[in-house]
Amino acid sequence: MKKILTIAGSDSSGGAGIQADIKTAEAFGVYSASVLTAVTAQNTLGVSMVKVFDGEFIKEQFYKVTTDFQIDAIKIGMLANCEVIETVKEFIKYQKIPIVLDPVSISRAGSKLLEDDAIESLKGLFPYVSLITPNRYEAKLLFDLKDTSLESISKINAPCKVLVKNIEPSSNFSKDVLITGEKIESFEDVMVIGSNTHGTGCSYSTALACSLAENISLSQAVKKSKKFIGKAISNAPDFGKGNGPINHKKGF
Ligand code: PXL
Repeated sequence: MKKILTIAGSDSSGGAGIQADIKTAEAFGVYSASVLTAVTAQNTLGVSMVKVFDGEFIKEQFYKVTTDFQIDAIKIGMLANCEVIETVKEFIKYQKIPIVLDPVSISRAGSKLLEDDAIESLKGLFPYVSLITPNRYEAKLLFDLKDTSLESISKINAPCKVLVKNIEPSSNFSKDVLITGEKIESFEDVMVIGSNTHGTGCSYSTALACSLAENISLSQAVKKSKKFIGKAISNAPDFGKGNGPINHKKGF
């Protein structure tokens, strides 16, 4: 059985963060270990409180997981602050497996999940990961783009591969663009209409990590993961007062 490690925060309402990662890995038939960076008090309307773990405790979690069994890929989500980012950097520097980083800064409900002064530190992780998965706003922020047009996004120059999600959202298609340094590839699916999108970013990046753990190509991994998310949104159970969670069990 392939095994991934997710490094992320907890969402008490169960739709995003580490809970979304574990549910996604289960749907993909992949085992998941989890290193927690933070715990959030939240529901589908937003985050009200965050407790971030210190570097020493996060380091100990890495130690216990990696001295027991081998992992095949890593997914990184909420990192909260510079101390967590630097701790994660020291760990991933020595890993020779696929690493997918979701550069989480703000939740879908608009809550802050990364300190403002940590953006530069977050960029310092890029040389050590295989792929980052920003949405168009995160891409604009991280790469100082003048706007979120395809033309600007195509000019991204990064030390890792970049998958920008949901560009040109006004069309009937959901379009993601993969920039590898060698080529630019577009992935389109029919736009799934629905407001139950809590945790889609977390789930998408974990789906990619699971696919890469299974040794499939990056293009195939994006196709498979994107389809999974679309189906999981259309089968969402539809509860909660805000954007509800997706249905990880019905993503295939
Ligand atoms: O989707 C980003 C995200 C990541 N991690 C945690 C979250 C969220 C969004 O709500 O709660 C813990």
